[in-house]
Amino acid sequence: YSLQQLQKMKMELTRFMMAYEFALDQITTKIENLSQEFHYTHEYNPIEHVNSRLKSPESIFQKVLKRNLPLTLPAIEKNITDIAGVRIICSFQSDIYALKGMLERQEDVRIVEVKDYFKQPKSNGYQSLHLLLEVPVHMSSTSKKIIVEVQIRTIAMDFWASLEHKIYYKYNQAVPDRLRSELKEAADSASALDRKMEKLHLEMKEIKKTEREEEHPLELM
Ligand code: 0O2
Repeated sequence: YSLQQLQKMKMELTRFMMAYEFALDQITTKIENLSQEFHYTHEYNPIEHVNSRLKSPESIFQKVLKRNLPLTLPAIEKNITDIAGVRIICSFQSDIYALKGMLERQEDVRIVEVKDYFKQPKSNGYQSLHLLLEVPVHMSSTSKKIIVEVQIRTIAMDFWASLEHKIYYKYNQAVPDRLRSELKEAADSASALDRKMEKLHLEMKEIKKTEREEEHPLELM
């Protein structure tokens, strides 16, 4: 390649990555706004925390090689759906679905794929809700639809997944059987804890509702 060609490629790649950065900003702002509104109406915060990251060009390149894809921007755009990624950690499973509903109702967001690992947990015990969202990004001379991957988990499942991820990479994906079954047990315990916490949370909501009805009976008529 000539220096000029390389400079042109660099500019194209920067512009390509910029669109993902803008899409990520849009989605994180939306999530922040929805969270604040939810906090106002429900008197508690459904979101514990939010992390977002842009995949580095090196990691994108590794995924392209691993999947034997052509090294072109259109092929990357079509096949690598986690260039822009957001992870949302909620306290309760019901909040995860409430958040999904709120995102679905956003006019400029389209949910293009849903992977519900709560309904169908992975064999290792992994549970999470994965959404691929499509948002329009307007740049000076073009408008593009960009995919953002959103993973929504509970605190307990996030705790489990971060350790499992480390173990998986430590053993280069060949986790010994004993560890694998202990991890599965830990995932089941995390899931049981989630169900217990959800039940307590519902009971708490009922108590608060009854208290309000007793304090202000006329308001509810
Ligand atoms: P990393 O290092 O977190 O980026 P794809 O994203 O299309 O390549 P797949 O499996 O079709 O892969 O997508 P899926 O199921 O939506 O999973 C994508 C991401 O979810 C993973 O990204 C992980 O972040 C997370 N994930 C999925 N399964 C597991 C699991 O069993 N354990 C843990 N800890 N995390 C999981 P990457 O690129 O694999 O990894």
